[in-house]
Amino acid sequence: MKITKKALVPVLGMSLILTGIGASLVSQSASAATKYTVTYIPKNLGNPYFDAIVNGFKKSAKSLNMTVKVVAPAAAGATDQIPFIEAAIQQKVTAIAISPNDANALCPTLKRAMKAGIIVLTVNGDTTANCRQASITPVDFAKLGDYLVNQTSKVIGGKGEWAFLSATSTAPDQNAWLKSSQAFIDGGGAPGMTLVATVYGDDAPEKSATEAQALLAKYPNLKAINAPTTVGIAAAAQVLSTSPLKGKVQVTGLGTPDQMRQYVKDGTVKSFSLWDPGLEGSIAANLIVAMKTKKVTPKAGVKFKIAGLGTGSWTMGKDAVIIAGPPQEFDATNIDNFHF
Ligand code: RAM
Repeated sequence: MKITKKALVPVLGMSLILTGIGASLVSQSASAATKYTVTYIPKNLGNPYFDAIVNGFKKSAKSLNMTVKVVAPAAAGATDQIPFIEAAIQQKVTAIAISPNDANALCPTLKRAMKAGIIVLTVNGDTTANCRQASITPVDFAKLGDYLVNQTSKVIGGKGEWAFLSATSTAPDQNAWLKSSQAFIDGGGAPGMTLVATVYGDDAPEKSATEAQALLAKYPNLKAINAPTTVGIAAAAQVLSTSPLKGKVQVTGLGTPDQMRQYVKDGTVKSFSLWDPGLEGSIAANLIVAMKTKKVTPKAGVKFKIAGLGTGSWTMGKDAVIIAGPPQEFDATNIDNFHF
């Protein structure tokens, strides 16, 4: 699917309300006759990437008689989402959608939710398959590793030392991508390049910047930092933008156009990528209704259609995984066409 500027402009205004649940921010979309109540739990607060998923969720929820409540922990620790899952179980919501911070740590609580009749979906990253009913992922996780290595190769001409700046060390999406990158490298996929380190910025801007600085100090021959996290790539670009190494060390990976625009314009970043995060939220909202009304029972091979959205039709893969859409590359020639 080609991501058009129009498709990605947030259409819904959100009302934000602070609640008493920990340090969480709760946003709700109002609906006259609410039929479906959904709690969406992003990895952590303060990451615009997840706002884009929420926008897609809410845009679709509007016409589905659905309210979407968004709650998240302050940090993306492995078990930090558990209290939010527990609260949703107590509230007897229709569905819990979660972007998990760990593949296994949330399982007992998610299984409790499913036992209570609540639909459980993972969005953007996955748990082990029996802890949820279906998963909506942005890309084919097995292929993204090759993609990340190749995008690094492109910005450094296929030669030299490079490093990964990841998010948390338990993040299922990040770990899947790091693993498939390593498999690609081990298979001879990047002969002229050496991956010298993988460090973790925990999807926290300060820690990500500190880790980027440490890489620059420790590896004087470093040619690129690949941060497959929107927080990490923005932090690394910020560090390089004011460093004498600007232009000598490349930054690439996965970022939002809005956060990266200035670093493309000032010459720090040649190119980076992302997909349409809103599409994941929209698919999740529609899938919840299809499951609740028994039109769809997730399993491999099941076709799922949503008129007017993305490619309009998806076929569930192994373990009921839906792949939302392909990555899109951004550079100086197209960055101004994208706003999210
Ligand atoms: C960060 C998160 C998320 C990842 C995106 C690209 O915001 O780590 O999990 O998918 O970046």
